[in-house]
Amino acid sequence: MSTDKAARRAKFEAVFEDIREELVEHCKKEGLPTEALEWYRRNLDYNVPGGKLNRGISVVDTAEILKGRSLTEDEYVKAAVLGWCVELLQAYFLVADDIMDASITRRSQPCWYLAPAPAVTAPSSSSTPVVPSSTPASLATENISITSASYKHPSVGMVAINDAFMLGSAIFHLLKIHFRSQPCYIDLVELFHDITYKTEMGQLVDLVTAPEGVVDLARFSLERHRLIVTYKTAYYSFHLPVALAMHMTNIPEAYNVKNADGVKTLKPYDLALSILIPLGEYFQVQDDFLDFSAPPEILGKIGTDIVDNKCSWCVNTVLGLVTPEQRLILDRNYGRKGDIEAGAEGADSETKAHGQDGEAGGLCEKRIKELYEAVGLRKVYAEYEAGVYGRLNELIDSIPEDGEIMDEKGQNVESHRGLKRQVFRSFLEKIYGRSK
Ligand code: DMA
Ligand code: MG
Ligand code: MG
Ligand code: MG
Repeated sequence: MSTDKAARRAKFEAVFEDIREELVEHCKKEGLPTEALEWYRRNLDYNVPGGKLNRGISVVDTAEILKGRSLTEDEYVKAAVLGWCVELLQAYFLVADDIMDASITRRSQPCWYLAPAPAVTAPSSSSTPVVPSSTPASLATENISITSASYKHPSVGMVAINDAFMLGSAIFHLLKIHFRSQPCYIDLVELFHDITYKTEMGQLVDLVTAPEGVVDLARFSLERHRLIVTYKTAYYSFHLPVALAMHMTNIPEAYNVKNADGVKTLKPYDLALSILIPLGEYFQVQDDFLDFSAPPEILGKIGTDIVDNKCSWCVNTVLGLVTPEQRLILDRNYGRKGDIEAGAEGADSETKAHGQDGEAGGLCEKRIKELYEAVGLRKVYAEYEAGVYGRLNELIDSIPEDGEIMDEKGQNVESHRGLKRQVFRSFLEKIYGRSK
């Protein structure tokens, strides 16, 4: 990481300390007991700041690009609060997503619902189960090979569901504290509500397209995949950070641009959306490809898409490349947790996500990965990435930047500089070619 990038990250991270204390302090004023305050603090620390922070920092970067100068201290804090609200939203989704996807690790640590419960609960006797009984059956196994000693302790378990809700609600508390007196307040609140709802719609389609134990690859298509990823990822990861910064810097719903071609009305939010949705689709294709291809030590999470029967970019792409024989391998091994050849077909719920013989993945998953390699999925992905990078750059270049910005009466506008290509370029450069 460049020193500049590291410094920007450190500055952004420093704001989180204040936000966390503000949130915990509020609960204290509500009269919550110490153990609840400690639990909440640990929920926040464990789930919010440990990721790449691309989404959060993009709010600050976008605000700066739109202003065309460094932000004042007050502007910086405001943009950073919005950035942390996006990271809170992400944490809220991920805590729930990991339960629903039966994932084991996230950001190189156990998923929150599997993490050791904060020490505020009384130490338990040795008869405490390794994972709580409410944990999905497929995870209640001695075979989870994560090395952490954490599983010897009682886990957070299904309290994680309420913890996720609290991460989500914290957003609206912060917006109220920091933005209630601003003209953009209602836009910010609406944006978080609308985008949360859209993301939940995406998660719904993701989950119902991948029912446990009902493998039917015929219901998959790249069209279905596009719908899922647009809703579950693109809106909250790409559209949200940029739209927040646009509202914060007073970009209006429409403005006129006057240049050599004449005067043209621009709808900047629609224009931004038309670039950010394909950008978000590309990001989730990367996520799907890395789920299959990236070493977990680098990715920070163990992929579950194959055993979870997910409508991933990988399986959809491979479906278009296989011979009839290979298709049979796909049908017989996709979405299965164990070793079908060893007679596990009817015993999926008993066999474990991480293999009944303790290896990294079940044999079915291993066969699918071999098939992905055999059809040359890595090469197809490299071609996809090069192509989409070019197409996104073309889209970005089509944003009109030259010319004067006018209001409807033909008057020069001083309150903002209009949309800038660099907003999108900066986002694209953050994710292009990523390996984690
Ligand atoms: C993530 O989809 C989407 C949301 C809204 C969290 P995913 O399950 O592919 O994410 P991950 O690979 O990080 O579990
Ligand atoms: Mg997941
Ligand atoms: Mg998921
Ligand atoms: Mg994924």
